[in-house]
Amino acid sequence: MTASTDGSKQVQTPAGYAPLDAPAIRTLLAELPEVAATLGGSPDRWGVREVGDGNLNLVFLVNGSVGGVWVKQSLPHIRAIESWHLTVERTYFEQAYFRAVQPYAGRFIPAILYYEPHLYCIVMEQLTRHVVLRGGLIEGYRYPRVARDIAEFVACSTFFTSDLGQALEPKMDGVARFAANHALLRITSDLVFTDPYRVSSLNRWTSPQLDAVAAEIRADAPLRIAAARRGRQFLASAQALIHGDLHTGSVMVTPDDTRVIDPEFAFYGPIGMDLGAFAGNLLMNYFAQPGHATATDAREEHAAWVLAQIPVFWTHFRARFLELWATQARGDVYAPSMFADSAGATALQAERERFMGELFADMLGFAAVKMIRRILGFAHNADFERITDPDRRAACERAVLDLARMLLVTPERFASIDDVLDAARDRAAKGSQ
Ligand code: ADP
Ligand code: SR1
Ligand code: MG
Repeated sequence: MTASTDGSKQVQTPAGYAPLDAPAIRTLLAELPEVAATLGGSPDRWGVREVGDGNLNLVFLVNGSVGGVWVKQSLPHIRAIESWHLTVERTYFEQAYFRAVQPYAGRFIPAILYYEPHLYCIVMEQLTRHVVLRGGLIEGYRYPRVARDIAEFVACSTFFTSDLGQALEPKMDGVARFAANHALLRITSDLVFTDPYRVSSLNRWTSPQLDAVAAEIRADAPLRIAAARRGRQFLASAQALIHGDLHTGSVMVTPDDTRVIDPEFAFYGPIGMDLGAFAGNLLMNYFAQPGHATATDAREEHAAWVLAQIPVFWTHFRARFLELWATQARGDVYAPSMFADSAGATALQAERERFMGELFADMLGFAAVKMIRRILGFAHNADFERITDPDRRAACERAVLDLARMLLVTPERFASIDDVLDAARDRAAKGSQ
């Protein structure tokens, strides 16, 4: 076990850092004229409520007589587990990501109002009408825009920070800056790509129902190699600035608006990791639907709708990324001047198609490891955790593991998104028998 994920080392907090409470938040925000005006009224009347529902940080809703803001501060430990120590720099990387993608995908993120570098605290627009996508999908709500919006978000945020859309100088500055996000890279490397495939005290699963399949996965050498390859790609492929944790809990929605939150795991990594996180979490929600069925709603239609969002997501991402490549190629690779003749144009078109094929395979590989870690690893999803009957939950989870194993070990079976949907339906049907 490594130092960071076992959290045994107390971390030294930087000078000037102290965890915020309601009086400290009022003092901080009162000194920010624009924020104070957004809130309205006297600071001592501002309501401050800590509402964190995530794993890592303190988060506060602050409301005045006119409006509200939302405040996030990192703690020197994991919020949910005080003995798991963690450096506080993660909010620095979160605000740096938001600022970096704002010019390209600004309509899909909350407005960042202020960052306090000593307190490691971000003040941002409060999303009052939005709910977390995962919760909405579990409850059976549909969001007609979300798959397209997240596709647009990933296409724009990654294209313009990649060597296709950005000159090498700012790109390398970005690589260097986000490479320092060590603590959260360590968490992902251990919790996503390593622990589920070995014995670790941090792992848990629905037991005893999944004991045998967890052991099978730990014993499956080709599967372990496929997962480790994705881990290598995660650390070694600085393709673009990625969110790094783009699951359905990192998206807030209304029926007509979509916002991406919580990019504290951001760094320059493989584009397929953001694609796979979102697609894999839609797949998990699909497989969880029978677990949320009631006497009056079998959830079959809703499950079909959730599954249908995956081709919408991939198809739109693909088209948008290719469009950006054709019209906004300002990076240093595949310089248009190298391909101005007709043979060059034909070859470049074939190369673009090949690249999209690689991203498709990457999306499926990362989706698979993301699914396995949520069922056998440390951090689980509400999609399954809210299914109280363990037999019912395990049936849904087993179907996910079956699909994830196929995606990792026999990727050649998945040439198109329809192959993925067919396999998902097949696994879901077998799980319900
Ligand atoms: P953590 O990194 O600690 O998990 P998040 O950034 O995910 O924290 O935020 C925790 C929760 O706060 C989210 O799940 C969501 O419910 C809510 N939230 C996040 N951003 C906003 C916002 N801008 N406005 C209102 N609520 C928000
Ligand atoms: C200890 S943090 C566990 C998980 O929560 C975050 O959302 C990331 O996915 C991380 O792996
Ligand atoms: Mg977080």
